[in-house]
Amino acid sequence: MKRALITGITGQDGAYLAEFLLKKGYEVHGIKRRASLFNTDRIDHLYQDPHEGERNFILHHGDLTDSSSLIHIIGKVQPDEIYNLAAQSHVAVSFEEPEYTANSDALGTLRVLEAIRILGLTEKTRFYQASTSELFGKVQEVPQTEKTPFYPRSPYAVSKMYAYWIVVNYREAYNIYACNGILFNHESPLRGETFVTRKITRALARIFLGLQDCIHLGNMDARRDWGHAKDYVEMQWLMLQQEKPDDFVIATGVQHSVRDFVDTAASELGVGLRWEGEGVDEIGIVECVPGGELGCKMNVGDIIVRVDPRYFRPTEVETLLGDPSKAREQLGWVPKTDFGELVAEMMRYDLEDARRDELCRNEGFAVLEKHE
Ligand code: NDP
Ligand code: GDR
Repeated sequence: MKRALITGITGQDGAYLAEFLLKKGYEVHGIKRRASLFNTDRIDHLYQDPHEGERNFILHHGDLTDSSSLIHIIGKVQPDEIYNLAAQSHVAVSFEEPEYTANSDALGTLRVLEAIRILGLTEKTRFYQASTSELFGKVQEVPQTEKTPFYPRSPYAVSKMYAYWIVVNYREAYNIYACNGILFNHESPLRGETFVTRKITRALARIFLGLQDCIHLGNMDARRDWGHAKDYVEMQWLMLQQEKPDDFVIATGVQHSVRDFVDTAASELGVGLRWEGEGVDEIGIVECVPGGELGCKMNVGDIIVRVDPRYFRPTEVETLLGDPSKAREQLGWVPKTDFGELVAEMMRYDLEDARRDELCRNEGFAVLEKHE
């Protein structure tokens, strides 16, 4: 039985990857951070009671900013594969916490690689690094490939650039089987609520049911290549099953704007929008609503999208579009879910979630708001 260790197992990709590897017959270990509230919602369905016999899903407390915990866990687990998914992954937050972001995302990667080296696991343990399309930042070439020059535009991206190169360096210096997956944005119903896609589907569902009035967004013109997280974790595994380690761009090759995302999500609800104004004055107005049986509380003429400059970034990545040809040719990988299916799945999930809140409210229970 192969043994995998996932850092960031409580995150979106960690949850999908853990499920994927368990289905493949792996013993899966994960590193989670200590938090004052439970932070295992995304993986609770995989939990196995340590008091009831053998387990193939085991969690360890650790942190990418703490070498001792990493050395201890990696030494104990002796993994065949490590997937380094843990990171302060929010680009906007990285401007507010640049030092912590560098510590966890840049040095954290170094710490895991050093643990492999110190423990004498360079020949045994294969290493996957969660690299990112944010490395391309101010893009130098369209579409972006493995050869496109980097131009990072945030403390997050600069930290991930260090991580990218330290992976390449440890591969060349110590012969570690280490790969960078340069992944473009990937989303799902498990996506963190403050990333733009999930923020949109959550808010539209709540506005639809009358639990919220309006959503405030930042740059409506930003363009991204959005895929499904479930498809992308399969590729993370595939990269570690090759004869030789290499770096790959993973993307759909199709691009949409934030505004397109809102329009597509609204149309899933049967709602049509009209856009007026520009820049900070842009608004999204309801132009048509579905028939009564869905319980839509929106009215024609309602302003449900506004722009709030609070969500602008000091330096923005305006446009990203990936070329996944190398992954297609060498890994035989193609994304299974297209943009429309992705948005539909997220919208359905968040509508169901909002209906639960609606039910609670109708029964007189308080519905607690979550804030960014
Ligand atoms: P999430 O933000 O959903 O998950 C991040 C995970 O890292 C969480 O489990 C989080 O724990 C954990 N974490 C954060 N800081 C630390 C730390 N100091 N020590 C240990 N664990 C930590 O990210 P995703 O799942 O979306 O992304 C996975 C990885 O892929 C990240 O590295 C991200 O930067 C990268 N990436 C993501 C893309 C995407 O579109 N999703 C695209 C390209 C790259 P907790 O739950 O406690 O917060
Ligand atoms: P990104 O994702 O920065 O690409 O990083 P995010 O969803 O945060 O932003 C995408 C684009 O949408 C614009 N935007 C907004 N973003 C947020 N979060 N909130 C808003 O209200 C809003 N309005 C407009 C942003 O300015 C941006 O242009 C994600 C993360 O998962 C990274 O960890 C990963 O490396 C990259 O994707 C690839």
